[in-house]
Amino acid sequence: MHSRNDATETLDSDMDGVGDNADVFPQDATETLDSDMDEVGDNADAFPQDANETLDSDNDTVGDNADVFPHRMLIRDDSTPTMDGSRR
Ligand SMILES: [Ca+2]
Ligand SMILES: [Ca+2]
Ligand SMILES: [Ca+2]
Repeated sequence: MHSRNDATETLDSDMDGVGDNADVFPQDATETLDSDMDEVGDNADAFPQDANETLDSDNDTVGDNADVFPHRMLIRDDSTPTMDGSRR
C-alpha cells in the first residue's frame, strides 16, 4: 500500500499516499479503489463488489436499487400480528 518506494509512481495529486497510477480517484483523497467499476469509490460505495448498487439508505443490507422500501427496514411479513396478538 506504500507508494514511497514505488518507481512506477511519481505523483500523488491528492496526497492520500496512493500514487496517481494506482489511484482510481487521483483527485479524491478519500477514495483510491473502485472494485466494481461503477465510478463510486469503495469507501463511499455501500456495495463495493456490486456495480448495480452504491447506496443502502435504510441499512438493511438490500441496496436502494433492489430495495422496494429503500427508506424502511426490510419488511418480512406485512401480516405480522401486533404485540398483544389481538386482531379485530
Ligand atoms: Ca492518491
Ligand atoms: Ca464502486
Ligand atoms: Ca435498503
